[in-house]
Amino acid sequence: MLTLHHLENSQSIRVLWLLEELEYDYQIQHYKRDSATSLAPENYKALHIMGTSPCITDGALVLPETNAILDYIMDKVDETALRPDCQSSLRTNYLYWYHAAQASFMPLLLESLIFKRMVNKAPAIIRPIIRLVVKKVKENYLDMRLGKMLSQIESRLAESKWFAGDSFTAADIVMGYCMEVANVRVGMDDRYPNAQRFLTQMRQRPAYKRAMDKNGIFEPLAQ
Ligand SMILES: N[C@@H](CCC(=O)N[C@@H](CS)C(=O)NCC(=O)O)C(=O)O
Repeated sequence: MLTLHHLENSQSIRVLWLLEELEYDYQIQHYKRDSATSLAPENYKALHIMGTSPCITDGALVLPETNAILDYIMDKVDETALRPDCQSSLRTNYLYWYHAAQASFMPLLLESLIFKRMVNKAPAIIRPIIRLVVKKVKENYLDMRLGKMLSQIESRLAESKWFAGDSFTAADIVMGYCMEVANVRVGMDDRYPNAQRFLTQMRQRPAYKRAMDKNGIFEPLAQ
């Protein structure tokens, strides 16, 4: 049976959500983050060389990496509603958002968190220098990229209910986690009404609620 090795407050939430959307037969093993480092515990790291979450096992297979796992599971059920096929008018937007979430949006969110921590955790004596360096990186790169991403999201969601179109797809699952993070970490607030509407409607999905119940207290990008 497929086992989801679920690290609390991690990108693993997406896999949990997909499994619930599909009403897939799976089991879940919970892992708590290390209280000192917030990283995955040693028994999670032992699952595969990168030691990152999410990770599933299925028989002898050990598979990390979010989008690889989502595609693996959708292959198992030949799911075309969540993954529009080549003939579908939703296909191009589906492909774009499914991949942009992990390849473009998620790295920007992680960088925001890392830069914030760099300042907060720097020894007091060098903190002003670190703050200055971070300010420059944010001004010249991060804030500009993030701003464009948030505008792009807002424009896209002004055009359709979900990211690929008016039907819910796996692109919404991958983007959904980023949207929760952006909401609390990078100011994707009421200035982005369509993004807020997306968050409301995704949180109302029964499968998302079940996934959240299984996850427990949710602190997006707690790492
Ligand atoms: N690109 C990877 C990123 C995985 C990743 O960085 N996951 C974080 C959790 S959100 C993690 O494993 N953190 C714990 C650690 O690094 O020990 C994926 O999508 O699976």
